[in-house]
Amino acid sequence: MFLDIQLDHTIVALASGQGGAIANIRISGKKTFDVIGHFFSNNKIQISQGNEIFFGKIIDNKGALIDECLVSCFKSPKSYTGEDSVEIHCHASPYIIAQIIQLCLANGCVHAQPGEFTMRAFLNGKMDLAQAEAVADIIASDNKAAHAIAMNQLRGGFSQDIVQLREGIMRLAALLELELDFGEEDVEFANRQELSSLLKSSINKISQLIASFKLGNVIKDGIPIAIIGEPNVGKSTLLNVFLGEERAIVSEIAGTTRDTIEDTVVWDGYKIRFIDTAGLRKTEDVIEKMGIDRALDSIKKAQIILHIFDKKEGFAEMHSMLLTHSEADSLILKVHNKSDLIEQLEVQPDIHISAKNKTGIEALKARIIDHIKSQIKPFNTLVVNSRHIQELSSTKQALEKALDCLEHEDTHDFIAAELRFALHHLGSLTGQIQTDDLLDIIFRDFCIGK
Ligand SMILES: Nc1nc2c(ncn2[C@@H]2O[C@H](COP(=O)(O)OP(=O)(O)OP(=O)(O)O)[C@@H](O)[C@H]2O)c(=O)[nH]1
Ligand SMILES: [Mg+2]
Repeated sequence: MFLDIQLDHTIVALASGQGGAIANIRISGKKTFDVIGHFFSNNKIQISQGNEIFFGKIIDNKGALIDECLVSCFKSPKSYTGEDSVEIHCHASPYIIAQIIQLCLANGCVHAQPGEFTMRAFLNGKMDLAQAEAVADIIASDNKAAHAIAMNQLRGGFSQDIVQLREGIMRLAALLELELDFGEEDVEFANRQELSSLLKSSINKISQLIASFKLGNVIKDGIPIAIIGEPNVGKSTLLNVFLGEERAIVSEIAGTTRDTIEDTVVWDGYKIRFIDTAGLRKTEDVIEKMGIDRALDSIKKAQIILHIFDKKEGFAEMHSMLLTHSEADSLILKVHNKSDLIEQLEVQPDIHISAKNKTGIEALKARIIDHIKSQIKPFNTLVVNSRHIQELSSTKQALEKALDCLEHEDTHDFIAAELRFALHHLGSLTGQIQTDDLLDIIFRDFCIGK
């Protein structure tokens, strides 16, 4: 439990992952230099002003040489945690790592808890809460777009939005509170028109941040694209072309794919999750029916739906089914496959391809990427954290109530109370307002050493 965290402890943990040639052991806290002085041969580290690297030997209490290594030295407040801190870059042998950590523990360190280095950075004012949360997202990011979102948050992009909102509301809330101090006297320090337009613009801004959540998460986890159509139209062939491998079985027998098949690719920095599905048709086969149910489910979840068809018959019926089952904001592309067999078709598709001959694929890929980019463009900041969405929704609710009170000319104490609520929720986003429980929830999912 984080409630046990004691800042006067000096902590140690392995910060690097499994494998590799070099490991990184981190120490942070008041006794850092005392601890390392017990087993690191280069005493110059003791008089360092920080931001220096020292070469030396790690020698245990019986005089045995454990390793030769580099130690980076950081002096408070100029370190990740804000405390005195060192990073020992030793050889990545599990034996050496265990020995060095044991030496640290024997000489005054305690094991760091998950996320404790970052939590200390937050508690010591090196970053706000939203930035600290972004550290976990940076570590987890596996594609350019997810990395960009986390990096923006780490560099304070999201926090800036919140601080701006908070400052505007705080100024007017202060004036309203002043009116409350004057009690019975009928004074108005806060201009009602200004208050109303500030409330409206803040609600707008927050709505935009909330709206970005779905897209933000989709980008983080992979943008779902469902490949849908009747049996035998070439859906699995197209999946294989997109993935560049024979992932799904392809055959001329209608009903080859029974289950949904998912796999990801990274295109232009975006992680895309393709979902190949069972061909949709009326069937009495129990297994095939289950596959069709899964296909219908993927239509709901997909950001983009590729409606694959190879003939005119049944097209309109299938397309209207897709329109009813899909989310309003998802894109349905009409993709005519097997264009090597039929050139002309009465149905007007968005694109002609031949999955078998790999023609039209680049154009289809370009359409998909253009759509993704156009979806992201309106958002400066994408919110990806569900805690942030909860706080933003509560803020919005309070501001809407405040606006309602204002429009009904309720007394100013009602408005002031709602603004206080809103400020409370905005404050807990960046950590100006915090509770131990909140910190506990945020940091417990971190890895040890971060
Ligand atoms: N001529 C031609 N044949 C194609 C093309 N794309 C796929 N095929 C063939 O069409 C047949 C069906 O392909 P699949 O990819 O298995 O079709 P599917 O839509 O996944 O079929 P189900 O899984 O049964 O729903 C195979 O024989 C493919 O080789 C194409 O562009 N041109
Ligand atoms: Mg198939």
